[in-house]
Amino acid sequence: MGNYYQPEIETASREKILEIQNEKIVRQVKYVYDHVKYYRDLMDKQNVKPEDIKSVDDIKKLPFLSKDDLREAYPYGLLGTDLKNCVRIHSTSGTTGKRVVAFYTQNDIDMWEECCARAIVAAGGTSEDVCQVCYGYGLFTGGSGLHGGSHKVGCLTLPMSSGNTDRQIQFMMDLNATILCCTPSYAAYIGESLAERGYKPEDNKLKAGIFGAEPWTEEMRQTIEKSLGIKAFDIYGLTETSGPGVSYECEEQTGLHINEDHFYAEIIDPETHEVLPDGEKGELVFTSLDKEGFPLLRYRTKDICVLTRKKCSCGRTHVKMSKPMGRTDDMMIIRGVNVFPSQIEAVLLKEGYTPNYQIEVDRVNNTDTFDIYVEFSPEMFSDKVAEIQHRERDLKNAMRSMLGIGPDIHLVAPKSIERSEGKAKRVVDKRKLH
Ligand code: DLL
Repeated sequence: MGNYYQPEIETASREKILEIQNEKIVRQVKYVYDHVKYYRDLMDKQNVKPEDIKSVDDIKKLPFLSKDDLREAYPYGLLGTDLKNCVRIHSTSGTTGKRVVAFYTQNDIDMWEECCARAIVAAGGTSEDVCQVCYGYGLFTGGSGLHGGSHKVGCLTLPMSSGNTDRQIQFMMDLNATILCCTPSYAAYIGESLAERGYKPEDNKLKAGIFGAEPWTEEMRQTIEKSLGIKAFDIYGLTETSGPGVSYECEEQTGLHINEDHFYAEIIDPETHEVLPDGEKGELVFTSLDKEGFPLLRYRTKDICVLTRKKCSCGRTHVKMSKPMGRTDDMMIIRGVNVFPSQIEAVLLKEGYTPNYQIEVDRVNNTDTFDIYVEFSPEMFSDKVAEIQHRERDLKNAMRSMLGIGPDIHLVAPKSIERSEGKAKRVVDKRKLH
C-alpha cells in the first residue's frame, strides 16, 4: 500500500466514485449549457437537453468537441464564466498558428494542483522533499502545474524552469533535490550530463522523477532510472483539460490512474465514434466534471490508448490508462513542444518558399533533433554561401516564432526533394517512441 494525498477519494470504492461522477456530471452539463453558447448550440443541434443527462451513462448522448471546435471558438467561445472570475490562462500551439487558450478560475487551479499533488505523493513525495521543477514555466502548463502540486504537498520547491543544464545540476547537487519533474528526454539528458561531469548515480539525492508531456518507452524509463538512480513515474495531461495530472503512475508503474472524480474518460473508435469497452484500443475522450473557466464535454484528445479497471496493488481504485500509444493526427512532440506540419507549411508559404519540404526528427544523446529541408524556389536560387546562411537563419527565426522551437533549416536545390504521387511524406520521425 502506498501513500496518498487524498486517501478517501483516491481509494474510494467504485460505487462511491460512480456516485460522485453521476452527481457532478448533471451539474457540469447544466453549467455548460447555461454558460457556453457554442456548446449549447451543439447540444441543441443534436437535440439533447441538460435534463437528458442523469448519470455518466448518458454522456454518450452528448456531442463531441475537437481541436477544430477550440480553434473555431478561439479565444472566448468556450469560456465557462465571466473573465473577471478567471485568474489565469495557459496556452498551447494549435494547427495553423491559432493557439488553444484555456482559462482557469481559482477553483480550477486548486483542483489542478491537487491532481498534481496526488501524482507527487504517488511517487513518494512528502513535505520532507526538495522538488526540482524543470518543466517550462509560462504559457506551457508543465511548470505551473507541478509547481502548484509541489507546494500543496509542502515540498521545498525549486522553480527552475527548463534549460540551463549546468545550473540545473548545480542546484540539484547543492540543494539536495529529491524529486525531479521534467520531460523524460530532458531527464535522460540530465543523467548523461551528470555522468559526463564525473557524478555516479548514487552521488545525487534524487529518489523519484515525474516525467511526461511527451511519449516515452519502457526502455527509456530503464535508462533514466539507471542513470539517475531513481524510480521514474509517468504523468499525463493536456492544456485543454487543465495540464499535467489528469493521470499519473503509482508505484506499480503499469498504467496511469485517471483522476476520475474530476475527469470522465471514454475510449472511442476514431472513425465510427462508437464507445469501446475497457481493454480496447482507441481515442481517449475526456469530460471535465467540475471545471468552471474552461469546461469541456467529450473532448477528443487524439491520443490513442487503452483503459483498464484491473485492481491495482497501490490501493488506488481509479481507472488506469496505458501510456499513450500514438495519435490520430499528425502532431509531433519535439523537445516537449507540440508541432504540426501545417504550421511549418504556413511559415514556408508566408516567407515565399514552395511547399516542398521534409521534416526530419531524430533523437541523439537523448535530445530531439529537428531539421527541415526546404527547396529554394528557382527565383531565389543562390550558390553564395553567405546568402544561403542568411536565408536559413531568417527562416529558422520565423519558424521559432511560430512554433516556439527553432529547427535547423537546410535549403536545398529546386526539385531535389522527392515528389510523391500519393500522400506526401512530409515527416521522417526516426525516434522510437512507441
Ligand atoms: O504536455 C501537459 C503536461 C505537462 C503533461 C507536463 C505532463 C507533464 P500539452 O502541451 O497541451 O500539455 O500537450 C498535450 O502531449 O495530448 C499527449 O499527446 C502528449 N502527452 C502529454 N503527456 C504525455 C505522456 C502537456 N505522459 C499532449 N505520455 C497530449 C505521452 C503525453 N504523451
